[in-house]
Amino acid sequence: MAYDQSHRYADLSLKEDELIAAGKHVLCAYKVKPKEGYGFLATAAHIAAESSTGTNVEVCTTDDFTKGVDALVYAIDEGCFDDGSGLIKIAYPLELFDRNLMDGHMMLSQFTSLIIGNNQGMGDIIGLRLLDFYVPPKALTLFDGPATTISDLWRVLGRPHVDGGFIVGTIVKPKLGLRPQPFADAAYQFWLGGDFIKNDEPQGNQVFCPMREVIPLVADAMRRAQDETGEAKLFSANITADDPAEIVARAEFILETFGENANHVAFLVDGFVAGPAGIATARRNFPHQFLHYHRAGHGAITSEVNPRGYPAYVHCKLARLMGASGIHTGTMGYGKMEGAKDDRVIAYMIERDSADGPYFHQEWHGLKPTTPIISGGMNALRAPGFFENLGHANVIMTAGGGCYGHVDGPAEGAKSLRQAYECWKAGADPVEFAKDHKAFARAFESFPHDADLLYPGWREKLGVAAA
Ligand code: CAP
Ligand code: MG
Repeated sequence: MAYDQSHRYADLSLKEDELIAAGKHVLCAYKVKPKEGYGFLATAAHIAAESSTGTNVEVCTTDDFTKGVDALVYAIDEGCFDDGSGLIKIAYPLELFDRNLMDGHMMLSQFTSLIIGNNQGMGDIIGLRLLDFYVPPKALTLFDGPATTISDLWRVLGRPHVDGGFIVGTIVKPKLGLRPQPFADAAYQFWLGGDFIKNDEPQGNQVFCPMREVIPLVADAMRRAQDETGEAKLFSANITADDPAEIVARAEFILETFGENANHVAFLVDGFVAGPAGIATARRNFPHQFLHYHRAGHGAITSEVNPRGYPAYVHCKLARLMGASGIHTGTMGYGKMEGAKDDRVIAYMIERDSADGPYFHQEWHGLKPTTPIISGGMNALRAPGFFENLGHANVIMTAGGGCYGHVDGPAEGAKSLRQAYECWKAGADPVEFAKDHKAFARAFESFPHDADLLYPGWREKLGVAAA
């Protein structure tokens, strides 16, 4: 039996609305399942202790000041989840959070190591998952937040900077295995129909496709596609690396190479693997570029089957604090990755100034928004339902297979996505709309499995013979 610290690390008389009004705490809601034989309140108090001023025993060096910055469990609801887990809420005094030496700003590294750090490995828990957190206004003034937003991309595209609409994107596929010229050709082909290309997350500086060779070719492809179409094009270049100096070196090389189109370049950093240090390196060194937060690997932590960690919602909310201009939010059940319709809340939390999370309402007080990037198994047939569920289309959608898998090639794949957007905007029936929108119609033939599932009877209506 563990030492019960609830006399010190729990105060169930504290009221959440008063804590929020005072603005001196970060609030966290966790789903908790103690191991057999461990009391719920005692485990909750142990979590607060391990995440603030304590450990599993009392230490003789604790003084009165220390006790003033204890994290406190202020609400518990034992056994409220179907699997027997309960909910706890903990208030963390702002003093617990680290400040930069350089500028007094707060940092995400220590913020995370406190609220989702050692507590994740405690021996008295089976499950401990951070479901939501609330950040008081004072702390919002201390996180970097995004430097650029989707408005900056809309401006480059020559669209209104408010409500500028759907950005049609792709990922150069295949994921790996293209040499520089075929890679640049694939980019050029897509840009003839679409707006935005990102590197796939494992594409960087492979020996068969060195950056110093491929990036000049991609920059040239962008120039040619812009000349050909008369439209601006965007490229999100992967600069993820272990060493901040390498991140900066890649970014500088890319900007220099794109030259007059440098403001058409976004930087992609896998913030899950490179962490806050990777994101901050890009955010602080290149504040004029759109910062594209990829999150490959996040499923290891965020998957809904995981009793520990945190859901994608928390990951995305953290990314806004960190300064991501856009982050992958998942496809809300419309693509190939885990997700559900309700994941709308993820998008709303990062793009709005005021939003309801599952446990806390968050006012962002003007902190710039982070754009939802919709990706993973998307194509033109899946897009209308996605927009309908989200309620708007002010997002970047990247469809790799959905464009390079289109029977008429990536430019038509891109057009099919744009037509899917127009179809949804017009409130039209997709099969009817396909009758006079060829790229969209050919998406039915490109992805017949999806077509059968989503639009049964499409073959007869579009006059397409069975395969
Ligand atoms: C999508 C993708 C993206 C995932 C990431 C891939 O390709 O390039 O990395 O979308 O997932 O490698 O799978 P397709 P998420 O368009 O061909 O599926 O957006 O959920 O983080
Ligand atoms: Mg990818």
